[in-house]
Amino acid sequence: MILMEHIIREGHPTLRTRAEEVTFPLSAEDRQLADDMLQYLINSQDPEIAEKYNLRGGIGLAANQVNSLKRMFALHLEDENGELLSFVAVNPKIVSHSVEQTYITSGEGCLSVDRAVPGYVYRYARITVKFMTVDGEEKKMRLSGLPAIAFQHELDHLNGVMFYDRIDEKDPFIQLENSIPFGRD
Ligand code: NB4
Ligand code: NI
Repeated sequence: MILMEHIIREGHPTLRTRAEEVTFPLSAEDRQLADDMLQYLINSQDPEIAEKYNLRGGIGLAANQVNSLKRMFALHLEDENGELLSFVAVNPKIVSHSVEQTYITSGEGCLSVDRAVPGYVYRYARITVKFMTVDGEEKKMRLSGLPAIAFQHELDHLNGVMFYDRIDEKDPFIQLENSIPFGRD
């Protein structure tokens, strides 16, 4: 099972390296990694397991974070309608996106960043994405809200981008026009 000790932290070069496309059919090793990444998120959202193994809560996890340069990430979260979104995206792509942007009003964090970095992380408000499932099926989805934000945060990891790269250095809480806030603050 993936524990916090398996999650690499900022400064590790793999976080700044572009991950490579995964070939199909997945090797047993790649399949195991995909399963382990999703299981981490499920475990981290279970209070007892998270407490027992000292896991930081997560709704997304990218392969770079467990020192693997494979283009895959796991998401496990509820969307605004309370629908569970739980899958591993392989070779994910954003095929189109809104002009409008969004940002989490309380900012973003990252399991690979052991410090708070305040500021708004602007992302596309709505995205149309394509990815392969671990079984080799192509999926196309339209995402908005937290699923859209999380998908972009994870895809950034596959391209060596960290969330704070997107925070305005001069004015971290800059209000960009044509953007809608996500969250209560
Ligand atoms: C990825 C997220 C940062 C912003 C927003 C949020 C949490 C992460 C990082 C967008 C994607 C991990 C991977 C949470 C969390 C809300 C839902 C359900 C019950 C607890 C869980 C907590 F844990 N970010 N952590 N950070 N990243 N919401 N939730 N809750 O997931 O580094 O690249 O269980
Ligand atoms: Ni992250």
